[in-house]
Amino acid sequence: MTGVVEGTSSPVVSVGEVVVEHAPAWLKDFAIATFGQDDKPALVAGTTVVLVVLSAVVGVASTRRWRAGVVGTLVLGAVGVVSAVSRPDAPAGAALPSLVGTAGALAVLALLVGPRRTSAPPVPVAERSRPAPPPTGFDRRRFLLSAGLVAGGAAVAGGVGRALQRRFDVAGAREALVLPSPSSPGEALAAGVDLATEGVTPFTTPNGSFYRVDTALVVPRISPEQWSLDIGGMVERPLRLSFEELLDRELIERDITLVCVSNEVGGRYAGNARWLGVPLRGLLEEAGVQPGADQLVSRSVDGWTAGTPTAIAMDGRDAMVAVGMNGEPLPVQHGFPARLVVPGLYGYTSATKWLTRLELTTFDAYDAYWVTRGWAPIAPIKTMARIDTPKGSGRLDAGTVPIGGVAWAVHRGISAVEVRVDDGPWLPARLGDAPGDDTWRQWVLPWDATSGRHTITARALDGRGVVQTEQRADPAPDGATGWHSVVVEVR
Ligand SMILES: Nc1nc2c(c(=O)[nH]1)N[C@H]1C(S)=C(S)[C@@H](COP(=O)(O)O)O[C@H]1N2
Ligand SMILES: [Mo]
Repeated sequence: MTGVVEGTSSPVVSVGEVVVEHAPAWLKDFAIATFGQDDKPALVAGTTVVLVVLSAVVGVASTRRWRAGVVGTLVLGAVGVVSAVSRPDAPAGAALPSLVGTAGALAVLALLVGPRRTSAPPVPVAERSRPAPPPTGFDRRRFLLSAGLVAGGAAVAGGVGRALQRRFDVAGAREALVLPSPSSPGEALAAGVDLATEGVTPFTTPNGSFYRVDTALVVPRISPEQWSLDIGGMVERPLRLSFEELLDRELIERDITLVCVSNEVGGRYAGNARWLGVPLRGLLEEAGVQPGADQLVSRSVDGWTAGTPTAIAMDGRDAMVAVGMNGEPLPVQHGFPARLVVPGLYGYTSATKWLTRLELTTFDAYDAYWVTRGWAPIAPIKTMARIDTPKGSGRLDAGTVPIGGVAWAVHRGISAVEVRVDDGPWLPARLGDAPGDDTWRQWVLPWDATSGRHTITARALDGRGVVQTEQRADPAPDGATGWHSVVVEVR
């Protein structure tokens, strides 16, 4: 059913997205922490279970009272309709799946337990001692037959829906897209960016294993022909660019590490890619930023927003409207056809995917999506060293073992990583090369492991020599801090 309405508004998804939209921040943090990348399937499954249970309750109620079934079905349908049309990206006809579903449910209800057209014959006085027929006239054979028909019909409708949905798939458009070469290409990576140590995260994260964090239950699918970028708000000359016009500009290519503010100490919500895009500063200069516009709000097609300090967006760092990732068009999950990348700020304040609008405003006038949920309006990425190998609570054989990982202080750079075993001295690790200050760096230290239980701790120093703080802090409101340690058992 969902296949006919572009933008995908399956009732389960739209109810789920309204749940996401209105869920308290702690519940979302819990979902990300507990389910990680799988928080969306978990939410869809949860919403489905709740809807199925509610439907079952309505169904059982209706075998007793036909009218209770009708009212219950209408209420469930209304929840679906309201959820669908209240989404910020609700397409015309968004309510259709819920409306058709509700109509179908009512028809099924009438078929299964509806009031009988022929009323039961009056029972002769003489036969009144016999067991009375079921009060609602429930007929098991009719029930099983209709239920079978409905299940079959639902399966067919589901298949048709999925087939139709392919019409809106942008995979083809993405595959056909040939991105222009950058006028300022990224330099060839030194062989030394990778220290060839097993278990250490590769310098460049392949697109397929790049972490994903967003609020979208169903990934927005926008073809480049439909896409446009508006630049408005506090500007002298509002602009609108088509995708073609965007690609006609001078492109740069840069290695930049992205980090999520939800990343715990030692967590995996960070990735490094080579991004291709149009420098943000030139676009904003062309629009003419008015004095006082201290916040750049970027908006996704699904209504999600991020707020970036205008001064940071324009200070000359390689902030860009990115269209390519590691030599390909952006993967759909990572914002196809265009997203924002600003080195040095956590993603929720800088990395808007499925970008469609840039609006100049002030921090006083507008709070972006996660800011209204209690996260900091301005959030530079904090210095962090992560131990990738050996794994925590791992078992090792005595002998020389490499300790290694990655460290980042995006835009400030990494000048050193130090490692300590138990209460020993801090030892400097060997650092991998980096093309600049906007990426993480690998680090490795060979360790002569002796038998017993050991605690390994790592800390980084940023480009200015500032040591990563030992102070433990949770991700909220502006990023976790503390030194990463792992405990290993050596035989
Ligand atoms: N449209 C949209 N863009 C978004 C988000 C989102 O929820 N919706 N999440 C942001 C957050 S919190 C992060 S950390 C990065 C993650 O980018 P990635 O999924 O490509 O790794 O995207 C940002 N861009
Ligand atoms: Mo994030």
